[in-house]
Amino acid sequence: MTSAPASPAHAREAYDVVVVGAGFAGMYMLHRLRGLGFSARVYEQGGGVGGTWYWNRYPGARCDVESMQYSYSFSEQLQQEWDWSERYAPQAEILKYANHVADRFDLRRDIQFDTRVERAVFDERAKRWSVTTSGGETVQAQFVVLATGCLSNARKPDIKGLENFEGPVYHTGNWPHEEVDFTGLRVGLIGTGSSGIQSAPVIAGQAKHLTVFQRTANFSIPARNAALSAEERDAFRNNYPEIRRFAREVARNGIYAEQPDRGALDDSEDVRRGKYAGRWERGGLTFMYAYNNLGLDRTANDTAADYVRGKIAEIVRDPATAKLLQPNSHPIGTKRICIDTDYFATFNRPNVSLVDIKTNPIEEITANAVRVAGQDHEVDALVLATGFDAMTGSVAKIDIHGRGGRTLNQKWAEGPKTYLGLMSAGFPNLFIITGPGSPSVLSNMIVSIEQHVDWIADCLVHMRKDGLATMEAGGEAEDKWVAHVNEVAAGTLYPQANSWYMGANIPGKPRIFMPYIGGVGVYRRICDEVAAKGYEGFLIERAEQPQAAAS
Ligand code: N01
Repeated sequence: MTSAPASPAHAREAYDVVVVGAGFAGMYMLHRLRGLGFSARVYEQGGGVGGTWYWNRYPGARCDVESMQYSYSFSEQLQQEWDWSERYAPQAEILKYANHVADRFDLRRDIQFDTRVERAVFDERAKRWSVTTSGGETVQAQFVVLATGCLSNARKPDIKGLENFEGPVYHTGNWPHEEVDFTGLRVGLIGTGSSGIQSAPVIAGQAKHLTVFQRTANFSIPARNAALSAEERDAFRNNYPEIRRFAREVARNGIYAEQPDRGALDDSEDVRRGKYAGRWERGGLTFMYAYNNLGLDRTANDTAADYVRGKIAEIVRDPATAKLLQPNSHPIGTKRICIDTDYFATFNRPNVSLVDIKTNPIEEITANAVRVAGQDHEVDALVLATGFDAMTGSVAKIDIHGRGGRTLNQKWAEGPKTYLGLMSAGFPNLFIITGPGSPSVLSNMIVSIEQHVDWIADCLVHMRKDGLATMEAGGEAEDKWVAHVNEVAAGTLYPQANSWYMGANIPGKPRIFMPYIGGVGVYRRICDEVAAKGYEGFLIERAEQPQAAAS
């Protein structure tokens, strides 16, 4: 490992670390590596920084974690100087923030944009990765860090005839950079997850007619978004040390909020309804923190689900439409809960209609219509809000060869296997940020990203200090961790939903619960203990002989 004090502006042939992706994970990883004197090169397929926020530019796109918490904590100056304008930042503002961070920390000179990493091959003799990009360039690196994001591989559905549609087809996860104007058009929207639910009200406000094609009705809570006042921002800024500590060490999901101390069935029905009503009025993800057993006990969960179903019936004037919009197929919160602005009220507009494609799936898309139950719903443009090949999709697109030439896709054919979500056995010196087996998508992503980046940075410093050549997940430790991740998930209601957490949205993808549900604070302690015990469970290679890192 070299100890270059600073990386060169121009590309070279060998680096200490290649980082794949310049979203929030890749940017912070680069900043840490530079500060520690490692040479690093970041490859980013997009034309700019920001990752998921670079691609997801659909109408109404916002973060569902409050902006004062969905921000980096690593720089006190940064968190004090940046002014978020709204409770939930719109996509454009998050992207502006990402660009500000790139400029402020002078990151761009080590990022190569418009470049995909196509292939990474581990050379067991040289103990180096050989990384090949879409530009045909091949570089060597001791370490590769996959900062590829969990929701960055937009998925086009296999619907018969989609290619025959003659109007424009947009995917929310890969939205054009130029403005899309739906004025005067009949728009068909397929998909009612977070992206569909956020975009429907905005598209309805512009289009001549919006037809929403719904396969699974979803639970959604009002965002109650509003401008942030200087006082509100200061309330966070003045308490950031405690807010950030709580988010990292105490909260299950990396979000500072009051924690419930009782179960839903411990209260009378009146008290319970009052609590849900208060949460509904306050808006946001904290609706699910009304009680501490909503993710564990079906009867408790039903009380919250019934409350939301009741609100939908109150808001939506046509009883048949309201009934269709009421989710009944999964416990509330077991699919990512949605946060909306006027989603259900949108169905009261005369220019919006809802088509149930659960009972009667889409038969075919023709040149100008979506055919359901023999009826053609004519549309001029189509919006696919059909989600992502989540957590593993972007990793799977890279042809990664580890020990013995075995590919990561071969190894993960039955589902992703990692130790702590950080490394996979047989793939030395390859780290994954917020990978499967870590809290990742069940948490405030920036909290989890910072934790992983700091852990990896510490690990690389340890390896440099002790002159270690490789580190990789031990097979036994990995098997135990995978079993633990599954066991914890099985103790909750989550596996009861056909969600993207389970890989259920991708035909043929193995169904296993991918994120670690044990909580951000618990998980951090486990990772820290493993490191403190000399990277227990990892295999470390000094020269030629692998040996267990700690007994
Ligand atoms: O994707 P999704 P998303 N025919 O997978 C339907 C994050 N995010 O982009 O449920 C017809 O949730 C599918 O139906 P079903 C957030 O973590 C965050 O909305 O599979 N329909 C579903 O309704 C979120 O969870 C924010 O039956 C088809 C929809 O398409 C994650 O990204 C904003 C279909 C896909 O929903 C993904 O959200 C946006 C088909 N062939 C996203 N295939 C915020 O921060 C799929 N569907 C607020």
